[in-house]
Amino acid sequence: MINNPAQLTGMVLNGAHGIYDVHTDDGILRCTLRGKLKKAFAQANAAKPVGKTRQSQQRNNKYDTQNQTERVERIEKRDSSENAPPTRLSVGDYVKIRRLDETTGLIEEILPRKSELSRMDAGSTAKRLVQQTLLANLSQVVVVFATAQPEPHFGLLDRYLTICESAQLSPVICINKADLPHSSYIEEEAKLYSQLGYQVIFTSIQTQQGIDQLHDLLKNHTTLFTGPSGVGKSSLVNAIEPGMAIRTGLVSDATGKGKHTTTGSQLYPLSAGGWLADSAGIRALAAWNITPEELAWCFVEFRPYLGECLYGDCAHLDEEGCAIRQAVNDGLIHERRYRSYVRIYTGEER
Ligand SMILES: Nc1nc2c(ncn2[C@@H]2O[C@H](COP(=O)(O)OP(=O)(O)OP(=O)(O)O)[C@@H](O)[C@H]2O)c(=O)[nH]1
Ligand SMILES: [Mg+2]
Ligand SMILES: [Zn+2]
Repeated sequence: MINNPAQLTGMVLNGAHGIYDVHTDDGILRCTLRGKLKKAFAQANAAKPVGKTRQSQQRNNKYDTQNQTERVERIEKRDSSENAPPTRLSVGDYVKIRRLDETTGLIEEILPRKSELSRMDAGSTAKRLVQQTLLANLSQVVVVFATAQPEPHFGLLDRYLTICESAQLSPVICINKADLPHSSYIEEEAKLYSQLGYQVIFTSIQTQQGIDQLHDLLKNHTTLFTGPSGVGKSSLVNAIEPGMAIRTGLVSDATGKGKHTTTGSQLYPLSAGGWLADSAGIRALAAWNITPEELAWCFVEFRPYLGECLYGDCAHLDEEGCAIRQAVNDGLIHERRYRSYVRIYTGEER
């Protein structure tokens, strides 16, 4: 018997076509959105003008008069200033629901997000930007690449890192398929990222290398596994929490039923405490909605030099007296990382 049919609070575990599984203290309920909420979402998401948001414009203007210490503050403040209720429901969202019966409920309200990781949706056009939130309320990101199959693309890794830094989420770099033969430049690149302060873990589901280490990192966090398709995100999630039976490419190979590529995000409870999200592989990644000033800040090794350039509005491309370029010439900033910055800045594909 249900004594109190009033509101429950829960977390969205997955969702597709308007149906969401929500985790509550009373179990998992299959929910739909209340009509009023659906309408409000539709209105909020109707044709948005293209360009920077008002908030990012303000940040932009403020930047001119700020020095480096204030800049850190500016980025840290961003989360709370943008803490409005979301206009789309995403996996990881906390919601208030009205229970309908033993197994179903109605989502009545979405609570403001503490954090989120978004990307521009593939359905976006020049007139209409569609933002897709990969996961809400996450505290950590594991960016997964493979030593081979597919060959890693470190310029793409820099894009993932940029997006994590801009969302103030600490990324862990996981290089999976360590068992496969691969060239030694991968270890060299891994060393570069370690020197930048990122934790880099080599893993293999074949030899179990690094799995325990990865497992320990996840305790009491809400972690998103992201990275290109086929690198082994779902396989790693399965290796960490056996019994979750997440469909992977391997299963499909064995049954011959075609590729079981993950679609959308899905949250799983960890027996050691915390939550883990598997997400679909991302082919191309644009670091969007990041102002040029923010972009330079997202490259952690640029930070000591920011504010040192001759011109306050230096984009660090070919300006005179640029401290970043000087640091590249002096070998203090790695050239390949600098090239990644330029590519993202100029909007080049990869
Ligand atoms: N040799 C080797 N193969 C692996 C390893 N991890 C995963 N694989 C294989 O790589 C393929 C892809 O694995 P998935 O886990 O489906 O990859 P994914 O990143 O989830 O891919 P998407 O869902 O498409 O984004 C499967 O055939 C796995 O068996 C590993 O450590 N070593
Ligand atoms: Mg997958
Ligand atoms: Zn500069």
